[in-house]
Amino acid sequence: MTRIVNIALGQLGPVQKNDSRASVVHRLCAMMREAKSLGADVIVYPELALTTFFPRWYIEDMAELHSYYEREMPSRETLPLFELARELGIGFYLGYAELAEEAGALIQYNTAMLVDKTGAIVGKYRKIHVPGHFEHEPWRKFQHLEKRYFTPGKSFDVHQAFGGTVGMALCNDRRWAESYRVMALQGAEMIFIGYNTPVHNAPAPQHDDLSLFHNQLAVQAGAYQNGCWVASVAKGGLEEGVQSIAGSLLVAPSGEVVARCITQGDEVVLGRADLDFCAVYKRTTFNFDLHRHPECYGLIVQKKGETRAADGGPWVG
Ligand code: ING
Repeated sequence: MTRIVNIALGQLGPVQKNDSRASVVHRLCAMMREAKSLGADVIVYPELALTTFFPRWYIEDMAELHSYYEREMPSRETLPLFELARELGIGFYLGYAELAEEAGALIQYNTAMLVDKTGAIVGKYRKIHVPGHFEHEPWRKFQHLEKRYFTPGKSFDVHQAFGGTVGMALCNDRRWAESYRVMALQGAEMIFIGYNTPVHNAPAPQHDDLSLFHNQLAVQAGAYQNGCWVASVAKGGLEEGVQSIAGSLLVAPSGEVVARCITQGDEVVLGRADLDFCAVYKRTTFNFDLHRHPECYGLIVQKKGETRAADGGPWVG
């Protein structure tokens, strides 16, 4: 029996500093209704979807910083999204900043959650590849303080949802081959990824005009090399003076882009994912059991950084 999942890309335009969570949830609900009208089973929203991308600022006041995090989920402001999901019978992936209490301490995560058609949380993922820097770096046009504001997560997991096996990742994770492979080794057929990606990458400004190309390249490679459908969804546009890429995509296990957003704002685009199309690749070209040689890959888990020439020092991040 063919397993079709209708996936809606729920791309957000900018969320400004003073935009209330209620106003953002209102936008998300409008997009959810549109996705349902298009026949979507699930809508994928961006990373840190509920607030502006606050790691662009060096925030010393802890109360101000924590105002960007969610202490509970659903919260009072996000409950309408869960209730609408249940009412309409549609699931969603949502990225948000999570303040979690662990052994009496408050831990700050960059988190995504998967919610099914009954409005129940199926799983959560905490971003592993946390980019950027920890200290204030005044040479930058704007900061990227994710290493200061988020503790890395510990595992890429998969969940049974929407008739298949779903993995989650966040933003910078999509640039690392390991992210997709670990989930594909667990049987992932769909991988949902939200992102906030500034056009300008301060450590490598010469790449700025390739930001959309790299965004697409990384996701196409991850999808093809793992026989997965990958939905990658932006919060884009001009947010607090910083231009972020849009370019939300649904990529097939073939690596082909089958759906994409074409604006810089709130936009819902539907893609039809035939999960049995994954098997065409997982059984042949990327039949892991038949073709992989883990005995030769030890360095991937033994070493963090590369071995450099004797005169080379550590790379500047
Ligand atoms: N943003 C960016 C991303 O990986 C970045 C950071 C941009 C890293 C460009 C390298 C190059 O898309 C987040 N939030 O990870």
